Amino acid sequence: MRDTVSDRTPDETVCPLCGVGCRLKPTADESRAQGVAAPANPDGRLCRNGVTAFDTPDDRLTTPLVRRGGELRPASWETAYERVEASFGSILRADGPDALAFLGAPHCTNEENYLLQKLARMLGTNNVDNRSRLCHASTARILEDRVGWPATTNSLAGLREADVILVAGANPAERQPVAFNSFVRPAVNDGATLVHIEPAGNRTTRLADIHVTPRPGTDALVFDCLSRRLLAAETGVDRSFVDARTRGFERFAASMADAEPAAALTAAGVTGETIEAVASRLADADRIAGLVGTGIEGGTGALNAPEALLNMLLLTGNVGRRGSGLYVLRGLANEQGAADAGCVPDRLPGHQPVTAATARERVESEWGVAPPPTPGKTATALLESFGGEIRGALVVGENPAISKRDREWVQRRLDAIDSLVAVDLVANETTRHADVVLPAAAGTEKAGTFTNLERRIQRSRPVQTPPGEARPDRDILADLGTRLTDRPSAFEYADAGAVFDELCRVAPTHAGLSDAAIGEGGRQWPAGEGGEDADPLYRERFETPDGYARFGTAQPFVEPDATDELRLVTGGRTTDRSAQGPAAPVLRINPSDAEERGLDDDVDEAAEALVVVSNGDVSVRATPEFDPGVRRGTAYLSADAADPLLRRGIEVVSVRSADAER
Ligand SMILES: Nc1nc2c(c(=O)[nH]1)N[C@H]1C(S)=C(S)[C@@H](COP(=O)(O)OP(=O)(O)OC[C@H]3O[C@@H](n4cnc5c(=O)[nH]c(N)nc54)[C@H](O)[C@@H]3O)O[C@H]1N2
Ligand SMILES: Nc1nc2c(c(=O)[nH]1)N[C@H]1C(S)=C(S)[C@@H](COP(=O)(O)OP(=O)(O)OC[C@H]3O[C@@H](n4cnc5c(=O)[nH]c(N)nc54)[C@H](O)[C@@H]3O)O[C@H]1N2
Ligand code: SF4
Ligand SMILES: [Mo]
Repeated sequence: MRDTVSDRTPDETVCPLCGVGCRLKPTADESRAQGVAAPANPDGRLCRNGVTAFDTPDDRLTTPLVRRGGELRPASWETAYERVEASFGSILRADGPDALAFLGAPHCTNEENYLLQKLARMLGTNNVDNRSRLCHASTARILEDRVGWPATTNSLAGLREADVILVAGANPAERQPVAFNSFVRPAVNDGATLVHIEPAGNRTTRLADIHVTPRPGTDALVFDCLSRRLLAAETGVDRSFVDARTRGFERFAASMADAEPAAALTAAGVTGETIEAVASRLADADRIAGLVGTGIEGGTGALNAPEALLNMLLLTGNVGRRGSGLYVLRGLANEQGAADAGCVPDRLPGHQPVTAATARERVESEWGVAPPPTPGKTATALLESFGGEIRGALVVGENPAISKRDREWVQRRLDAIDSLVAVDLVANETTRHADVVLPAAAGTEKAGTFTNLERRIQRSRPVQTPPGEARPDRDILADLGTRLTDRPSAFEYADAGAVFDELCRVAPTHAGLSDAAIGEGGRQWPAGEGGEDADPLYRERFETPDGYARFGTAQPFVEPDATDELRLVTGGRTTDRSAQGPAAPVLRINPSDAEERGLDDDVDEAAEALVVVSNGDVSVRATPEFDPGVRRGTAYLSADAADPLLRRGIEVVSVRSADAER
């Protein structure tokens, strides 16, 4: 059933472009989007991407495509569905459900993610994942292990009450701009201290009071140095919180005492004065909030930055109170919701382990079929198995063909499976390898809910009509469920609200919520007492088995890089909708490093690519930008420009003038 734009439907919806979750509606002449004041955008602001929210891509898919004679050709929905039934059916019969992979869908609604994992699991496999989950995987894991839920602990609004805001490995001024401008900037204007931990510097650094530039991958050591300094001076340590609410403190403190402070400073490449400057602000602060992005995932060796940061927040009593907490700066509109709804290979809806019998029973009572008890493969492992164990895949609103590491490799994997079914708005690198392509409705064209980076579930409405024969992913997934499983009634729903109500019955995180309860204003999960939102999380108890939060221990020592070459720092996606065409990649480098390489005096403004960046194997040309904010010994390239260099995982590069080659 197509979601129709009716006169009775209010035209207000949620921005589908990022994890902030601003509310918006069309302007009177319907040319742009205008903000509507809501919790994530209290001033009714939008960013420059948000105002284009209703400009869905020009090159939309308008009809299903089926590969015939090597070519993708337009087909009816019936023909396309029959093709999926035939190919997935024969894989199921010959190799069983674990030969199928289900990938998606952080751009899609909670209801759609719920249906995607339901389809996978009712067919008998836990091979369901979403790639964006990997962006914040170690932060999510440590939150789950130590305090309870893999999610931001506090509301965005709480940032206004923080005394110190620590941002690490992120650029919210550009990536979550409305949240940054609505909450972080005013807090700083009112006197809060902004500490930016970031080797290369970016737009967020401009507002920072203190800029810490650790060696890439060593943030964990910086957080440990801060904890050690607070412990040693006994200032800023919240003993009553530590005693009443946590476990493992003595072991943590002992491990800190054992570690060699000078060695940690050297390894992190940070001075004692910098640590002192930050620590004294932390010691004086009543409320400290940490905001983390993709840059602190995957530290050097065994270093775990989110763990070390959480230790520091627990030590200072900054979890479970307003104005404090750990914020996961999720990127895509429903990254949080995709995981909440169960598009995770070892978790059922509501982050329940697939290995827990009670959780499987809860699902079975709703579906009539129990999900399989053993975890499925992650998105990365699934791709590795394409053409081997995995013979068919359904990809909903993801583009795995574009990968940080090895694009050609992924494309070969996509070609290696018998049946690739892609559901998307447009033709992309992945749909080009597909056997069946199904055209989907965009976020502003369908009903459902999105969960923003502060766990706020908000209603999305069909404000526009999908082009041609495109359909909401929800309907496509329900149709596939009806055709592929032997319980068609399990995929019959009156509307999106009915799917959400089922999600709320299955997922303990959503207990007490419902389509009706979401209302117009949205609600955060978990539901608090008396219709209130539970904000912040963990006010009374942590969601751990015994209700206490857990400390980790000091981070292991790492040897600093012993090299004269530059360590590559990458970030900054270049998919900004307002970006003007492809520009030559810019290599940001410290002026001293440039001088040592003889780069600074031969800059020829007319030339396009002035330096060659090489890892000994692959070279790329770039325009240098001399920036004292970039840590010495590192060089910054945007993620896509760095891709070819990173393919083999080599992060150390040489930089030389391109003159030599002219
Ligand atoms: N080279 C490079 N690779 C990267 C990154 C990078 O910066 N550079 N960043 C990494 C990060 S942070 C992330 S999150 C991932 C993102 O990886 P992906 O999520 O795979 O990529 P996107 O391009 O964001 O979106 C994929 C597709 O979703 C479609 N889509 C959008 N809305 C809908 C919808 O409602 N329904 C359906 N069916 N489709 C929809 C779009 O048309 C698009 O083709 O990539 C990672 N990989
Ligand atoms: N306009 C726009 N907004 C977006 C997106 C978009 O494509 N366009 N994408 C969205 C998505 S999917 C995501 S995941 C988010 C990403 O948002 P962020 O996580 O903020 O991603 P980046 O902008 O790449 O910033 C990461 C920063 O980490 C730094 N970094 C690299 N290595 C290290 C390190 O070892 N330690 C520290 N401390 N820092 C390091 C890099 O220099 C970079 O400045 O943005 C979201 N918002
Ligand atoms: S900050 Fe994110 S949610 Fe808000 S308008 Fe911009 S893209 Fe949309
Ligand atoms: Mo992301």
